Amino acid sequence: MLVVVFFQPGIAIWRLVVEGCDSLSSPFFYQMMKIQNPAVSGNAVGRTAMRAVVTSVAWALAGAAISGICAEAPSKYGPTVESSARPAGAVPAGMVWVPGGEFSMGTEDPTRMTCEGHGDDPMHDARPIHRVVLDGFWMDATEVTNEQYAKFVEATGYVTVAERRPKAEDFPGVPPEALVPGSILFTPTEGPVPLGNFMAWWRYEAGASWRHPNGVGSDIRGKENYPVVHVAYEDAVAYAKWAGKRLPTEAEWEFAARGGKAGKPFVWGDDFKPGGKWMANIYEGLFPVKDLGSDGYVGAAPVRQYPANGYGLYDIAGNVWEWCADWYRPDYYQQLASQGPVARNPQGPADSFDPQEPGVPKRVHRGGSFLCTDQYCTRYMVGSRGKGEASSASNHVGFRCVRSAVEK
Ligand SMILES: [Ca+2]
Ligand SMILES: [Cu+2]
Repeated sequence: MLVVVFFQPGIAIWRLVVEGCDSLSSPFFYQMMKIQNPAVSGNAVGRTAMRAVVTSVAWALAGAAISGICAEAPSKYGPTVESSARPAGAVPAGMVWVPGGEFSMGTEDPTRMTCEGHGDDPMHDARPIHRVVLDGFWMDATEVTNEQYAKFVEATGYVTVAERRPKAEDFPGVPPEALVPGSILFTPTEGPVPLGNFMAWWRYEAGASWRHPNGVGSDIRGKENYPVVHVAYEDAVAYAKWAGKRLPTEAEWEFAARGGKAGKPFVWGDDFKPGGKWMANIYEGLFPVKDLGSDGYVGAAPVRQYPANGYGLYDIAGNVWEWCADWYRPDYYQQLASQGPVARNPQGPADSFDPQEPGVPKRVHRGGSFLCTDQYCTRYMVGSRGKGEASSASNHVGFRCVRSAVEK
């Protein structure tokens, strides 16, 4: 929620907007716990996790008026120029080659990008569109699955963040009985709710973890082929290291997701549903009340249920969010653009800053999830960005890994 307040003389109507998908952070966890457990002191975390964002209704009206015209603005995207270099040796199991090359990264305002418009978030953090050049790399064709993650845990005895008891020193003032292992779970509301308060549909669930995606009483039997969820950033990094891989940089992720196409709103092209066909697992129906599952799945889907993109990557849009290596800053693209015409293998900013939650360091999430919908958050769109506090996990965030062609 970038706090942007537009003052418009004479207009006194305000509305609540959450910018994009809910950014779930650790203080948020405890805010949740505070709400669920009134014994938790109001200042337990020393900062509020929930900030209402107000933007003037005039802003939305202006956006609607412009998107209504459906005029094609001159594109700021240049062509994607793929490198022809290919690595020697065998293809690593389950991975595809993503050629390096030069491309335009970022997104135009999606509310104006197509005739329909997509959502009401102009996604300021994904501009300016800027040129990036990358070395080629291998990337997992699918999100890391429960079966794959289980092999890692069996081999190493690794315990994920959600399975560990939160430490009292990290959360001063939180009563010991509230410091229970768990994770954040999406829960449909009983009826329509204002979309300004995402606490209405997220809750902290004691015992929820990758082994118990919907809390104690649920498990992953029969879900071997589903993406692993409830993994924090360090849980993803630990897996990647064990597998001899790493997390993608945000630039690598976007180059890969675009699949060789330049400047398209979706990883598969221009049309949201080409030929009436669903191309990704997102949310249909009335958010957050009832997911109709018109795309075939309510909640996460097993991997490989939708067509792969141009590089053979499945579910690179929708299904679950994917951790990237980069710190998140909304002004990072401006930083890069000010440093020169082409950024070479950008590794993300040196630190993180999110004006919505200053002091909460966040890593980048990309790709959107099964909860993305044009009623609320259209981050299944390829150039859009997400973010999350590094120790926070939830049931719609997972990851996939990459491997450099030549280890440096
Ligand atoms: Ca779905
Ligand atoms: Cu979303």
